[in-house]
Amino acid sequence: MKHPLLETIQSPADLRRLSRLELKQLASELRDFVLHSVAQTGGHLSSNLGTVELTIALHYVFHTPKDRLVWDVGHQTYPHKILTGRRDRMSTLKQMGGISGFPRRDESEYDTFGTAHSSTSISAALGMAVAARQKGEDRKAVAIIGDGAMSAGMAFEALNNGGVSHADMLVVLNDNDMSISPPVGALNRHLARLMSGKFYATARDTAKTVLKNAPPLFELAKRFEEHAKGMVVPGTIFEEFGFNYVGPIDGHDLDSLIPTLENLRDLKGPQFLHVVTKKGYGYKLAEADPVAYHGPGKFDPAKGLVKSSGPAKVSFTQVFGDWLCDMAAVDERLVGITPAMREGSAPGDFCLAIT
Ligand SMILES: Cc1ncc(C[n+]2csc(CCOP(=O)(O)OP(=O)(O)O)c2C)c(N)n1
Repeated sequence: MKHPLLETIQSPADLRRLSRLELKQLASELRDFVLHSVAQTGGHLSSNLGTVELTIALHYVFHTPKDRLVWDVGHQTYPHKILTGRRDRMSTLKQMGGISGFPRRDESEYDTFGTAHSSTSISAALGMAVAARQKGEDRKAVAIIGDGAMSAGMAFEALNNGGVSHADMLVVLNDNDMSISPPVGALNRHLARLMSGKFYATARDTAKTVLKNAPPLFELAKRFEEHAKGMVVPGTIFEEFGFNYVGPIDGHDLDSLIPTLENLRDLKGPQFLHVVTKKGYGYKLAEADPVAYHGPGKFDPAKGLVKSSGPAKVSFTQVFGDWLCDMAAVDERLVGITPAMREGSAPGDFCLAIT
C-alpha cells in the first residue's frame, strides 16, 4: 500500500488542515505504515495498531507541541512518532544511533516526558498543568494512560492529587482490556462494568443535551444522573476522585473521538475520558493473538509470525521463569508476584502452573 496522504504530514500542523474524510484515509495509511515498519524492524505492534485513531484525534484537537501530550505507555507511541516528523527514521527504530521505541525528550519537542512504562503520566501532566497555571500560560496537559498502567499505585497517587487541584488537565484512559498479557486485578473488573453500563452514559448524555437550555430542569437532570448512577452502575472510581468522567467511547471512531475531545478541551478542571480500543486493530492476526504480536521480531505481514524450525533462543526471562518453577517444586511456600502482566515478566510458566 502506498501512503500518499501520510507522506504529506511532516508535523501535526499538516494534519490539522485535513477534512474528517481525509483523516480517516490518514488513519488507514498510518495503520498500514505501522504494520510494515514494525514488520521490518521488530518492535511493539499490537498496542500501536490500537492507538492510530486516538493519536490522530489528539494531535488534531490539541495544539501540539504547545499543548502537552504525555504518553504513559511508551510502547503505544509509534503513530505519535510517525506523525511528529520521525516517519523516515522508523526504519532505525531501537537500533544503535536510531530512534527509541519510547518517548524521549531529546528526540523530539513533541515528546514531553521521557518514559518507558508505566503509570507516571498523570503525575507528569498534573505537574505541567499546575506549572502552566502558575506561569499564566494558556496550554493544555493531557495524559494518555493504558488500563494496565492505570492499575499501579503512582497513577492513583496522581488521581488523588489531580482531583482536588482544579488543574485544567485531561486524562485519557486507553482501555484495550489487555495489560501486555490478559489483565489482572480489581480495577479491570471495574472498567468492564463501566463498559457494560453503556446505557448509563447514553441516558445521562441524552438527558443533559435535551435539558441544557432549561436551567431548573438541568438541575433535575443532574439529580437523575445521580439516580441513574446508583441504579445502573455505581459512580465511577474516577468521579469519586473528583474527575469529570466521560465515556466509554469507541477509540477507533474519529467521529466520536474528535467532537468529544473538542468538548473536553474547553472544560475547566480535571477531566477524564474513557476510550475503548482493540489491541492489534486492523491486522486480523494481531487482533486474534495480541499477546504474540505484542512485541514480535521481524516478520512478513502477509504470512504473520512463523515458528522458527531451529531450537528457540533461550531468553533471560525464560531462564528466570524456569528457575522460579524449579525452586517452587522444592518449596511450596514460594510465591511469585507479577507486575500486572504475565508474559512480559519472568514468572510466565510459574503462573501457568498455579492458575
Ligand atoms: C509500576 C509498574 N508496574 C508494572 C509495570 C509493568 N508494566 C509494563 S507496561 C504495563 C502496562 C501495559 O498495559 P497497558 O497499559 O494496558 O498497555 P498495553 O500493553 O495494553 O498497550 C505494565 C503493568 C511497570 N512498568 N511499572
